[in-house]
Amino acid sequence: MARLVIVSNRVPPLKESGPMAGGLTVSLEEAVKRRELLWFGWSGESSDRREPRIASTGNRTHAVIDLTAQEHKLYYAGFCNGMLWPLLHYRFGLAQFRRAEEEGWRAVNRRFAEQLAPLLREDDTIWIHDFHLFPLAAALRDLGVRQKIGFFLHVPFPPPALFAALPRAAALLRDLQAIDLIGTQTAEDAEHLSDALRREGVSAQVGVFPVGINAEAFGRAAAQAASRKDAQRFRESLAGRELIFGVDRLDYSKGLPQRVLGFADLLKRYPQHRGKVTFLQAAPISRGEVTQYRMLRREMDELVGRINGEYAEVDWVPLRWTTRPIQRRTLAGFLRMANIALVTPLRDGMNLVAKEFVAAQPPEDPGVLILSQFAGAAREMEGAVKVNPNDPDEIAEALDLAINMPIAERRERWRMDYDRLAEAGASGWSRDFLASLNRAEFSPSGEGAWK
Ligand code: ADQ
Repeated sequence: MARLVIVSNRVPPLKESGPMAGGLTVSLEEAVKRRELLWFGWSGESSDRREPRIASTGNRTHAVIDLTAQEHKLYYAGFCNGMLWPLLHYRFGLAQFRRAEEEGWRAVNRRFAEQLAPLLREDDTIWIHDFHLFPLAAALRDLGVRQKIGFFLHVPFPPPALFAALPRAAALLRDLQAIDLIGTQTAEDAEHLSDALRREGVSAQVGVFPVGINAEAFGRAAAQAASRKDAQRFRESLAGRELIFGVDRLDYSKGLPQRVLGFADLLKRYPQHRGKVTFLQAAPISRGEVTQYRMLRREMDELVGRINGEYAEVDWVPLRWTTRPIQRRTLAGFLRMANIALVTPLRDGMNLVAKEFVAAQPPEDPGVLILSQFAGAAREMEGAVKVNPNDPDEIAEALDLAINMPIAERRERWRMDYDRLAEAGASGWSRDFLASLNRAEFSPSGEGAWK
């Protein structure tokens, strides 16, 4: 099988170690375990060094480049996280456009292309990931790269009228013409993107490929983790109370303030649950250099303090809040122990935590997933209790429903979702995408189609 070249903003360490938070890495690690692979991207470090650092183990090579402090500021903190991320999550009000940042973003994409091109082999298949690298395929084509290029968008794509508010949106869309196949998480994202492309007269092939997880392996890991010391200590600290659990990167797309307000509404409107439930929300700090993220942290610290101040008893703290990273293994154990998972993003491409929670549950006594109707995962998880995450009252009602749900109904809902997850598996996503890319008829890399 020909080599696969993955390009993503960040590249994980060659040997996985320590805590890791981020859906893109998690999904790709599962997907590409067995193939000969070159993984190219940013090291996560800032320096003036130009040349890539290359390291290999087995059939796998990672090549990473550092960004200069200025590149990092314009490309990553500026255009990617200050403009594209909020826009793609329908939050135009939080977005800030600066032309210098857009230009810096394009320059970094060109640099990626220049440093990747010499590493390519003729029969490579190139798979680019996520919005950071929208213009990369076009930059590669400009350098004469003719290999098949696929692109997967991990995050949502908003309605075209909203996307059009982005200055120079047309140039961005035209660059996508260099791609042989574009994948999205949901049919809605594919529709929005196809519409936007059509309005610009760009023809590109767009398909739907929902990211999955390895449900059986995750379930096994969770069962093991739940019997470890740290999980036992945690269980003892709950003193028999029901556990409500949320775990997300500390990101405004995840709906965290609305979620804790929903929990507060539960305590207010259904006082019978006071003292009987504990809500643990873990949200490791992410993108701390971006103002909106620092503001969110302050808002959450204050909200949590206020809610606990209002409802805590001397021997019961209703809301436990941590911004420290959690080991993936520990996280799996906690997901298994949780009676209820609160997964309420305002918008999310897929949301793997929702799938991991279902995979982690004990079949004989499964917990209840409360899931935002605006997570990509909501299309697949029919057994979940769906909520509009903008309405704390609705979250409170869903929590009350979940706490009171009879075991037969819990089992029935869980079984439906688990079977579907297990059937799709983790590698189905990449296998289907790569097979479609292989077949992709429209090939702009073919004669005369690109420049
Ligand atoms: P994310 O926005 O990072 O991913 P998500 O899909 O939930 O969101 O993935 C997060 C991953 O990191 C999960 O595997 C989770 O277990 C892990 N994680 C979360 N919090 C953690 C913590 N505190 N400590 C350790 N690990 C933690 C992006 C898109 C999503 C899309 C994925 C994959 O935003 O919509 O589902 O990519 O395509």
